Amino acid sequence: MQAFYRAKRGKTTIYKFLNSKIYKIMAKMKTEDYIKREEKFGAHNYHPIPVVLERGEGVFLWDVEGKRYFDFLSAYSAVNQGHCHPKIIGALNEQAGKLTLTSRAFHNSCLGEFEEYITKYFGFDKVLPMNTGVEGVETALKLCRKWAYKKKGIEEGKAKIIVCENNFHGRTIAAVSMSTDPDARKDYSPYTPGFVKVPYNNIDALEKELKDPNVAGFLLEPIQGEAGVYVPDDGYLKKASELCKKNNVLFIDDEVQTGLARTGKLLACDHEDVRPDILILGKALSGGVFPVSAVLADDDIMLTIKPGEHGSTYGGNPIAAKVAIAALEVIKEENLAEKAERLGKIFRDELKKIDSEMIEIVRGKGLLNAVVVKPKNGKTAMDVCLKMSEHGVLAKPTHGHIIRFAPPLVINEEQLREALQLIEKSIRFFD
Ligand code: IF1
Repeated sequence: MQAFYRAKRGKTTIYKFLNSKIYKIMAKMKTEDYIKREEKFGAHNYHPIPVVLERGEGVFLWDVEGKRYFDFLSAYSAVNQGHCHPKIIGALNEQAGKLTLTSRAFHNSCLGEFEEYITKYFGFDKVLPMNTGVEGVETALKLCRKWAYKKKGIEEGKAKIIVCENNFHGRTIAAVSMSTDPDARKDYSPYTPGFVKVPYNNIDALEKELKDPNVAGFLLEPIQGEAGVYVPDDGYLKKASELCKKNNVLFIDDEVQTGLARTGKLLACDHEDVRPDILILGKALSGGVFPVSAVLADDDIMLTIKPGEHGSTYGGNPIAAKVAIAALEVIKEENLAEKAERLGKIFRDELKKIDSEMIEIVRGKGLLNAVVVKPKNGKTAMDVCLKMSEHGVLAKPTHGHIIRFAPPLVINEEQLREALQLIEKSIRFFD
């Protein structure tokens, strides 16, 4: 019996130790352990800022060491509603326990509800649900080509789609075929034909190409996000859409990043009262909870695709449907567009007041903003971002010298001003 009790006592001691704080600290993997593991077992298709995030709530993220950050990237505008928004998570949890996926071989009880809700929300006849933003873009390209041959009467195989230089529409072969960014397209040839590239924000160049009777569509971002938050001149979107109408060309609006209240309106095209012929949504359509994208159009375009001519395994699944409804409800209920408009103005005004040689340009709309950084003493936008992460603000440069700032739209003025102080401290560190 003695031996039994000794062993039992020993076991208790071990259990106590395993549950002790010291053990947890010792056992807890450190940031570098997580990074090393990813390095060893994961593809090297990204070069992240060296933080390992473990929890998110609203505008905040916490890393594995328990450090808190303001999120100023929002997963590239996929988390407009804030991390783990309770309403959206509630919709996810409720549906996940009932029915997650049926495929479109059968109907499900959630898809029609989502289709009715989103088409009335944006004012289009129909929606084609997909999963990722680039699947939405590919769907729009296919719809445009279908429409070209079935409705506009362009000869099969001759349809052209105009795109803008410095665009970003995703990472598929067709998407990178449209790209002018060498890093995005190098060594991925042969490229998909049928794209004509024009300078962004250049009406004359667009007007010239639109005269080609084989042009079926004009695909653009109303603000070029990845290129560095390029906001076109006032009136560009309106004039471009008018020229498209005049030439019987579809205006295809990629709002994957700019949509869903990010720029201070429900859609970036709303700033100029432009109604696209095809609208592409993604990212924040699910509040960062689940991949959901959608393409909206009226019947004369949408019904050119017949049963069996397009689809996807997960497109329109019950979880996506319920999560997207909740995500869209949050945008309206919490007036996120108005907030983005108001707080975006404060953000740009305050950034412009920062007296630093490194701040070359401040630009943006709503809470999609960017700072063009002038290198100083060899320090670049990446050094500023690394310093910001030290000070508790997360953002990442694009194209080397531009820092994009896109916090969740649920940020309040006090939090914005607190983050601005940390951003200023980080920039001025190098002055
Ligand atoms: C990455 C960039 C942003 C988009 C627009 C379609 C898509 C995107 C306007 C495709 C996606 C993401 C992709 C992501 C990083 C991010 C990004 F840096 F790559 F370019 F936001 F600017 N249209 N943008 O911005 O949507 O298929 O990714 O869901 O590839 O690293 P997706």
